[in-house]
Amino acid sequence: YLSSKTDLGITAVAFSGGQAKLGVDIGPKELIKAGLLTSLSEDLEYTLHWDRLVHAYPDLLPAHDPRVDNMLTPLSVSAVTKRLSEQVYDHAIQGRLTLTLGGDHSIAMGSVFGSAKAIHERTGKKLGLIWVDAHADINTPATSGSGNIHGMPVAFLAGIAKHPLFAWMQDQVVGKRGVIDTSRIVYIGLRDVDKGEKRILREEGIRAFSMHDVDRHGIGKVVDMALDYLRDEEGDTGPLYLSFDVDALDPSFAAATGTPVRGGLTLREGDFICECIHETGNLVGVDLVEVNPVEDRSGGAIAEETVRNAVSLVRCALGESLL
Ligand code: Z70
Ligand code: MN
Ligand code: MN
Ligand code: MN
Repeated sequence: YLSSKTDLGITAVAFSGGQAKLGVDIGPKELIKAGLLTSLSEDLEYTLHWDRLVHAYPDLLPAHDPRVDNMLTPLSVSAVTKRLSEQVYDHAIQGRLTLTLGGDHSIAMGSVFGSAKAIHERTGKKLGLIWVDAHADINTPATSGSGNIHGMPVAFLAGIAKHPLFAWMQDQVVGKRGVIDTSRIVYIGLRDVDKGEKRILREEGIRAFSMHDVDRHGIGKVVDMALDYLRDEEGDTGPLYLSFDVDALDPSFAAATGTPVRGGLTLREGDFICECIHETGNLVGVDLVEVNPVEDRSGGAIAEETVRNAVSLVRCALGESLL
């Protein structure tokens, strides 16, 4: 096995510096309060390895963090993702399956790098990255209209964007050019992709299944195609990392997020993706990001629904639906 079926290394990250809205930092606390970790240990019988902290990394956040090369709060993002990468690495190098709770999606630079490095050292294999999101998060600092780094993590992980602030990961190339080879990345759920990002996806030949593809083929076929794309000649997907942005779900299931986009996945479609990835037996790490309980003008019901659905996604990725 590529990672343990029973030992789960958890890192909870209260970080919002990859985007401008407050509240996404309290996502992990709400997921845990809703019983996510209890259910993983009691229902799914994982042995949890968790320091019982929701990390805000106050010692890492500079008082002054001005825009650099169009990136907003880059020193905070760099420092937090670097530290997170070490935490995830420490779990993964011991063979644990890892779960990282965000926080905004910039944190995937840390979680995916930490996992990729450990898996490569332990098994010699390269991660396949399944990015489930309304957005492609593949802007470079030059193509980004917002400057928000949560719109850039895939570009940095793939080595499409380079910056000295992320040299800590980019100097340790695992793939051909970056941490993850572009041929080992697959998207599901896209529907709000910037012009510059579309050009990058095209030029790099990155496999992406948009909501259009989900409508055309149905989720079953799309997941089959996505996993088949990652398979080698023997039919092996290799180690899989699932980075799930809750905004991939339709706002009717997950409105409490910074950038809800209409026309998304149903909860069942999201759960199904997670179940199929679990079924491969090759899952080594999961992110669940962008739950923002403050993005709720209803007095709490919407945030509660988003949190509950996010809990469902993680439970499905970790084997809830196995009979
Ligand atoms: C846009 C950008 C984004 C999430 C918004 C949006 C990126 N492409 N990601 N909300 N979760 O700013 O780069
Ligand atoms: Mn995202
Ligand atoms: Mn998104
Ligand atoms: Mn957007």
